[in-house]
Amino acid sequence: MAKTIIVSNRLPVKIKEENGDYEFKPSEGGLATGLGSIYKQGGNIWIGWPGMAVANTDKRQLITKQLAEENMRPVFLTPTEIEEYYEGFSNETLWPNFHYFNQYTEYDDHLWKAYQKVNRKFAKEIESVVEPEDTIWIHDYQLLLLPQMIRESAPKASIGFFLHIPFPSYESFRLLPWRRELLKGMLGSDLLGFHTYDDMRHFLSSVNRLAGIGNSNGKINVNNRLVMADALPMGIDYDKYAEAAASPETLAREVRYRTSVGSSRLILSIDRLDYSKGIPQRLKAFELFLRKHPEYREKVSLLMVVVPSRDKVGKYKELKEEIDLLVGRINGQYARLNWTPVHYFYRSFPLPALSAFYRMAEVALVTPMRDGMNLVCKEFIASKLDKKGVLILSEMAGSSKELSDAILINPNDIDQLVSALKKALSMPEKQQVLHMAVMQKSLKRYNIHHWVNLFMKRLDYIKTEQKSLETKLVDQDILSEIKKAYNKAKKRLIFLDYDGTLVGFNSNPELTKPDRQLTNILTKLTSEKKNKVVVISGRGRKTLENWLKPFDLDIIAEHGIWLKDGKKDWRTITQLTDTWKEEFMNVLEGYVDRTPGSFVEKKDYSLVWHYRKVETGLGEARTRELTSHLKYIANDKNLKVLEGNKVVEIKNSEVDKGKAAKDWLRKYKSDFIMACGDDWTDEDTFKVMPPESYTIKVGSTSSAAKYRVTDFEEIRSILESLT
Ligand code: GDG
Repeated sequence: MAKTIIVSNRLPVKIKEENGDYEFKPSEGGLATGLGSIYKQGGNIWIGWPGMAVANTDKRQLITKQLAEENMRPVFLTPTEIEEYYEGFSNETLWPNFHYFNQYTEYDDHLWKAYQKVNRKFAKEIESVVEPEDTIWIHDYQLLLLPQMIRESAPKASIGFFLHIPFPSYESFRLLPWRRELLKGMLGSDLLGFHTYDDMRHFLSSVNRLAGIGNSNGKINVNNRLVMADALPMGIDYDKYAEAAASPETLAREVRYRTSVGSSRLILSIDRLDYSKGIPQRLKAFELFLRKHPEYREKVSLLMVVVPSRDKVGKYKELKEEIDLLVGRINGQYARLNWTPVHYFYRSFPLPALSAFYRMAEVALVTPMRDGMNLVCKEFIASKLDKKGVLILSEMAGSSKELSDAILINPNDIDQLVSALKKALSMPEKQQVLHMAVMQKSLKRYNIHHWVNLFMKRLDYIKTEQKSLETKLVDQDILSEIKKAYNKAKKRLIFLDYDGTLVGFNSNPELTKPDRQLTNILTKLTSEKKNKVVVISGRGRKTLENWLKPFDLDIIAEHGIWLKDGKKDWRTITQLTDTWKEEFMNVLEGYVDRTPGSFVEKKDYSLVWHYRKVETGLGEARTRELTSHLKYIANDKNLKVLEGNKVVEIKNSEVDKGKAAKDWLRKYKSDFIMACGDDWTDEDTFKVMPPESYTIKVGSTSSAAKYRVTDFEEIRSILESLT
């Protein structure tokens, strides 16, 4: 039976060594709880680094054996690997770049090599247990290369990836010398999950610009495999925090802590030590608040928990010193014997203590400079059983997209932070309850279990979608089935795309008029009384009319803008405007000037930029730039910008080949329907064909068509064999 493998840098346990024996403590993280429902079941497994360096082989064996009993499998890392892959490339290169702290980014090829090596090590471990149909869910930025590595050894597996930190804008991501390899690694997945729509949008933009692959609603075609990017914001284990807030241990602690701090009103701040969390900025804002609002002195304290993290990385050491200094300065200036402005703890606490802090605080001050999601603010909300309390939240945290009932601030705006504190501390209780209720309702519903289920469902969905797009190669059996159906039919409707389907491509599109063989085929096909043949093309109507005059057939030209029934005059189905053409023509001419070999084809209601004759590489590079330029100016104009085979086309968005083909399907009720095409514009045709139709795609494997052939010559021979 297929199993599920979870992979993350760290295993969800803390290991303690005591007198040569090991003790495993499950970690309390939300991810561990949420995924517990998966990895603890049956043959499922979680693979990751156990969190400590173990050199001794016997010890490794012992740990491996003990972990296996809990469905876990360790990847052992050497101290050098930890230093170079984890502290180095992951935390000194990717982390700052993805959080827009590029002044801290290390560009060191040696670290990159270590990152590749350790990702390979993870891949090996997975290869030793993976079976072809397994589901693999990989977590976070330490393992960006892993999806593609696994794809190579298990091409059929379902591979999901979730990024817990932001995906940066292209402008930041492009700075990394290894950006293409990193993207390629990620694109080995079937599903890529991000916390927010912005992260997903940034990722898709990098894929477009660096790999040259566009997307349709987050779906990307990677070498004929459909890959989906989606925004799936992570939730918390809501009940766990709500229950902890009601537990006797929490309540007992609250009483104790309250006795110690006295009647002081509390503002809470909890983070891992990290420059992305904006801790110094927060302290400075609190300092300014005390200066500007002396009436709050001796009445309000900041309870600040900083959890030690990555303390071997230089930047984190400096940050720690800065925080120590600031706390000292504030307390030194404002403290009284009976009042401490900042209660500062550089350590971590057990859950009941954390829960007591959440209960006691009137205000949670969550002000990261950047945060993928931020779970602390969600936990604060879940812990507020009486719904009293105010959340001040940074716009730069992913969670701000869901928690619009918080007081949202820009962490760079210190005055705004000071006013937010004032507002929060003077908010009437009734209003607090109102906001809290809305946020609680949403967090309860979109909890961690919901998130896990949703991710798995989306992964299933994209795998099913991929299967439905798998197109069968036309072989002798299929061919004879088509022939049989053709011969039996009383009325036949045949849609044929032109370029790439009936003829090959030529660098001069004028040179592909029907040759002798094609003329023979079309003559035979169209002289059959039972046949209605429709040529359905993106080409301009004049050329098509010229070339196809000798045959008794119908024509759909310019992707469905112009329609012609036999010898009748051209007609058009929609009221279209072409007033936009002049503006776009100017832009396109600019690109033609800069790109030798390219030219613009003018059609009645569309413009096409051709680059088949342009130097390889340059054409592709210009296409990236041109497409994004055109999309920008097409934005509010009801126009579509589409990339095709060495072309970029701008056309009205109301027309496509599918809409036009429907017209013929309505008019000609037939018992044999066939459609042949080669590019994305033909997908619209395939999609509207009734299920019993014979749809044939020339070229790539991923298509809405049922069958495929490798080139136009095969289409010709199929048509020949029918007649
Ligand atoms: C990354 C992304 C994203 C904190 N102090 C103690 C303690 N904690 C727990 C909190 C919370 C967790 O640590 C921190 O989670 P965050 O989400 O706030 O931040 P990161 O660690 O940076 O996590 C982040 C997250 O991944 C999930 O995708 O939201 O954006 O950076 O759960 O409660 N727990 C205990 N004692 C403490 O003293 N027991």
